Amino acid sequence: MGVLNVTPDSFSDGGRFVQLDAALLHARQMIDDGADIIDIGGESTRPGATPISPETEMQRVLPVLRALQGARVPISVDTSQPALMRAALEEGASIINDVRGFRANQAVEAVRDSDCGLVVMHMRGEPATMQRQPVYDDVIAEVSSWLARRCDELALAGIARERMVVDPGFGFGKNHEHNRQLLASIGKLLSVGQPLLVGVSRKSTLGEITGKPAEQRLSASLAAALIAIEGGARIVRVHDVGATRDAIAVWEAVQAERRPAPR
Ligand code: 9MG
Repeated sequence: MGVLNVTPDSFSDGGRFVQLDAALLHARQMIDDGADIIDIGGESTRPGATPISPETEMQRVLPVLRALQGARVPISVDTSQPALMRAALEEGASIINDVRGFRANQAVEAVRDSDCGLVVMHMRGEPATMQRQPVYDDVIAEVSSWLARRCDELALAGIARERMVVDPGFGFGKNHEHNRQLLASIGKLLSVGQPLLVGVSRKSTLGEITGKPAEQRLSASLAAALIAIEGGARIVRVHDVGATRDAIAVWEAVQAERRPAPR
């Protein structure tokens, strides 16, 4: 999943893709580089970000989505706003990626009667405050049981489980130690019973490990993506699609050699 931020303040490529043409160019490049999904987001959810109005978010996302109609890959829209969810589905989005796990009033109703995929992410708190000393007794068990419960609630509300992908939400109400613990035991989240999506690309936890700023975290992001895939993640949400594709190709080629030869 290639990240297409259309926010002026996104943490790693802030301001570069606010122009429609630049956004489209970037999306097409990610598709050529091998992205299977493009995820368009108009609200920055980086730690400390202030919320924006639903209107601003729509004005940022919808023109890009419209211009990408007919793209050869499914388009995901990263939003927690029910009005944008509805509008995006009308404009042909195939997936809604909600970092708040469809908890907003009317979010479930906005997606229920379509056949879109849902990315159900764990976040403790809100972006503006979520990094103020998050505490867990056991981050893996707590994130995993929250995701399982949320999927049960969505299923009870009438959403087929085949539509749901779960995501532990790296950096969303988790400190660096929590993020390392989650990545180390990522496979345990498969117990939720839904496909797993992981987004660690360029995140501050990688900066904490390497001492590098966001724009120099490519190698760290590739390492983290491969750890996630080795642990069972089916989708990785990344900024650097071509490099991630190459890394995955090497991993897959080696995996094929690990499988027992047919008799
Ligand atoms: C929008 N966004 C930023 N980080 C993310 C992550 O880790 N997962 C998902 N699903 N969305 C994210």
